[in-house]
Amino acid sequence: MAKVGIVMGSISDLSVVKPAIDVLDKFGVESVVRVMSAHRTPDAAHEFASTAVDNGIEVLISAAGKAAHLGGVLAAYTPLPVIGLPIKSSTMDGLDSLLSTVQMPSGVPVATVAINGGENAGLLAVQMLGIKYPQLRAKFVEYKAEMAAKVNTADKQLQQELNK
Ligand code: RP5
Repeated sequence: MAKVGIVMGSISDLSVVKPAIDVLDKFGVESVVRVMSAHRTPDAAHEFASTAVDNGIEVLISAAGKAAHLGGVLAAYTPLPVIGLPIKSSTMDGLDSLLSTVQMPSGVPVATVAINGGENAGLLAVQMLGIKYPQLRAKFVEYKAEMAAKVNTADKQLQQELNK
């Protein structure tokens, strides 16, 4: 079955990464979750990215704060798609994390979600895997229908309250 590699630059990033882990669990996608830093443990990050394909990983999620550039480093060493998750960990409200993740020079993309967008990082990984695994794509269709049903219910309740 599908496997996603999640790398965070510091254990302090875990609370933002947790929703991504939870989404993958919910969809039945296995994840390998590691702490590795582009600047504190660059050799480990290099090794992990270079061997990801051989280890059965199909999509990577890279979570990092400040100007750490972890997503770009992982993407440099693997042909797998890398989803960047910028962490709001600095005095700049995460703008530095966002730019150091999203603003990759041509040739090495990092598909970046919102600052602290852990849930969307997980969902995007599921969507990518859905290209290969029809059962995941079907689950994602169900998920969207449930989300729409919740909005419709909220709208109906609102109309009832306003028209009392
Ligand atoms: C980045 O530096 C990490 O991803 C983290 O968001 C940030 C701060 O790390 P700590 O100083 O909390 O370990 O590399």
